[in-house]
Amino acid sequence: MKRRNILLSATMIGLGFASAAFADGLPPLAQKDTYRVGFAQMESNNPWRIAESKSFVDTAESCGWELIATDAAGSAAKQVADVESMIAQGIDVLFLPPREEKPLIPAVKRAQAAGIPTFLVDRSVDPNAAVAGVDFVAFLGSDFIKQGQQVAEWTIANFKGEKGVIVELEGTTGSSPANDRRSGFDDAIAADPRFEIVASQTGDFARDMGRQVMETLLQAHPDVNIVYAHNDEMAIGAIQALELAGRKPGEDVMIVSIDGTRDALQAIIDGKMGVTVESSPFFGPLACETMKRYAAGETIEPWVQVSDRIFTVENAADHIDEAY
Ligand code: GYE
Repeated sequence: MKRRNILLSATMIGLGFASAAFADGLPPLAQKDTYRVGFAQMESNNPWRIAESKSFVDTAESCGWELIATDAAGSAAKQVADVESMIAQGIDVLFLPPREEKPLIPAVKRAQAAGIPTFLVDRSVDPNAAVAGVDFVAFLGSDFIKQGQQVAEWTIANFKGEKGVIVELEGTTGSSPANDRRSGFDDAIAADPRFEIVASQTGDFARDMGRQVMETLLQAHPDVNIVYAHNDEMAIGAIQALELAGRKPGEDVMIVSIDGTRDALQAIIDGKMGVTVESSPFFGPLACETMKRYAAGETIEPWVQVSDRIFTVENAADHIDEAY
């Protein structure tokens, strides 16, 4: 009798959750042993992207995924086309890191219209145009505003000079991490009158472009003594540009950044870089777990938040072996 009641209420909870998903307009996901899973990567031009793609490949077998992975080679238009082709191939679930906040919205809506539960990973879309828990199941990723704030707080606490002249290297224009890492940092650094951001320009999250942009900005602002890069690849590019110009990163220019790549941790150990706030690319296991919870009928929180660590000279050597 007792056992029957437990079974009954478990069934009712299951039904309740399932109908909540339907009520929200989110497509349901059956519980199965194997799933056709789409992962539409945006580009593979840096270690972060490569580590993320590998994390999905490494998770596939243990999570029962038949993985269809694409690479949009840095083009939002191709990423949209890749998602469309996955829909045509009958995927059960879509994991999508939207390269930019706006161009991928039609793809997100088409996937949902085709009955495919969609999870945004590592980047999100414009919340005014597509809403987590309504237009797609959830966003899995970091708090980019907080990452920017943490870099600013570290800079405020560790900059010893009288006047901080900052050059900011922004990520991909129109991407959620570039937008939020900028506002998080800019608002927090404004609290201390010692600092001024004299230039802020995109380096597209890429090492080479970071180097080129830094070379140009260095001509216009030779008095720069802090570089805030929205990711480690651009920070490394900036270090190269500064060294080429005879500057001493880590001594006369403070370099602060986000991600936690192997090269960045090495630059911290070498004394060239001050801090990198972690932004983990290892989304495979979290994607698996969240998808399984959804298939089991759970209502997924709209933002499945990843918590990030801070790497400095205090702990970089302890983490370099696990870095990518
Ligand atoms: O910081 C960067 C990558 O979207 C969180 O994109 C991600 C960012 C990451 O290209 O290195």
